[in-house]
Amino acid sequence: MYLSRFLSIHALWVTVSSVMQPYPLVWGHYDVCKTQIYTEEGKVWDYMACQPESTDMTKYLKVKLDPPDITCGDPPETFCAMGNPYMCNNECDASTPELAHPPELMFDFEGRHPSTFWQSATWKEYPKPLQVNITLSWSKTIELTDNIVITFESGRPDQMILEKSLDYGRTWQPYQYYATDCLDAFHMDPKSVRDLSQHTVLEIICTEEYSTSYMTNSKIIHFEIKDRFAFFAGPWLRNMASLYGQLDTTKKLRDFFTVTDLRIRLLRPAVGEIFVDELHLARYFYAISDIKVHGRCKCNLHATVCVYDNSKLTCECEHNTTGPDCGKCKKNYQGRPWSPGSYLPIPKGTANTCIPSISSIGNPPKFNRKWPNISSLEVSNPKQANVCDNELLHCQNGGTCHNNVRCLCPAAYTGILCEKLRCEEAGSCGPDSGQGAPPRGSPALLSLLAALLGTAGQLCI
Ligand SMILES: [Ca+2]
Repeated sequence: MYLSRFLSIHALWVTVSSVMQPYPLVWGHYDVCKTQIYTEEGKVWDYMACQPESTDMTKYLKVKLDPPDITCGDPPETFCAMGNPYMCNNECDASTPELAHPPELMFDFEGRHPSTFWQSATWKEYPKPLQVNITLSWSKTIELTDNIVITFESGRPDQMILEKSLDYGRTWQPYQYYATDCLDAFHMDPKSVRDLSQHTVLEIICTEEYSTSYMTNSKIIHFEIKDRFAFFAGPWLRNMASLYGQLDTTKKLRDFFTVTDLRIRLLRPAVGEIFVDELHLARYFYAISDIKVHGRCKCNLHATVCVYDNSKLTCECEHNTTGPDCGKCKKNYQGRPWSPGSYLPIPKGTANTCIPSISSIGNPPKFNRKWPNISSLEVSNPKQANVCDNELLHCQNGGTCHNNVRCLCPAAYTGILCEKLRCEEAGSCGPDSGQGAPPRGSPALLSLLAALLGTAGQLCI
């Protein structure tokens, strides 16, 4: 059950992405946080930058509508068919499942016909504006990895703003403006993402590309994430090193693709004519059948798994980090300031693990950012390395792992992982030495004894 909650539907994501857009799958790196390697010193951990897989984030959001009673059907009302303003006998009735259009129908599985959709009340109070805010909240920072795609069954709105929040809905910034006439609606010149460049990629634009007329065949509005990636990674996103490099060094760029909430502000429904037809106001409303948001939990490159439990997303932090976004070092692992992992160098990045605090290991460790230097500090000096892990029981012969940096060995054993007999090292093993055979007592007992006597004298490394 626990496993089923993991955000790992990679196969589905492959299918979706290969169908949805022409880009190659380019986000498959950084899927391991650490591996074991063998060195002269024995088995040690090799750490890498890591992140959860990109997935369908609509499964983990909460949706809120404002005004809260804007959904059609309470009381029941009739509306006109799409494309035929004189056939106004369609019914919306919230109390009848077949005729209801609740918000969750924006996020259910699409692919059947006819589509299922959320629908607002009609514009019967014209000329009072018909405006609706749809807020999508994750209660967690997420990083967007693909276009946001909204499918309208009502014609695309004449005016709409997509907004984002980075602080759980306390403050909002516009992401993109959409209008049939940008100048008239927002006093902005119309632009397309294609008009932007590496230097202007963060510019907030108004686009007329997705608001053309009531009778248009296209129902879809995009917020173009991948077109923006392409300014750095090339049109087919092949040069991801360049994008990763930019994301690493430019916080503003990283933050641009990071959100905790999205808000779709529907400001004016599809009209498509100069005048609103006041005799048939039931032809004006909003209806959305699908919203796609692909992304991943932001874990600062310190986790590959993001767990959804109790309606909450949380990174399963590695590299001795902790917090919902792995945004700080664990207690007793503050030997150097916390730092996010780095995408560079490609393909493994740099883990920037948190290391034990000075007080827990004696001498202050030196920080070596060089990568991938297997013989660097973390391996060559086992007193300061993360050499063991209690979960994986690496210490042998009853040894116990002490702060991930050393094994506490029973008196008769030595070696990084307590793998050697002490007498072998001294060349004194023999029938009379009393050390030729494994010591009496169970490993667990010896382990307990070693832990109880765990002073510097017993730290056998
Ligand atoms: Ca639907």
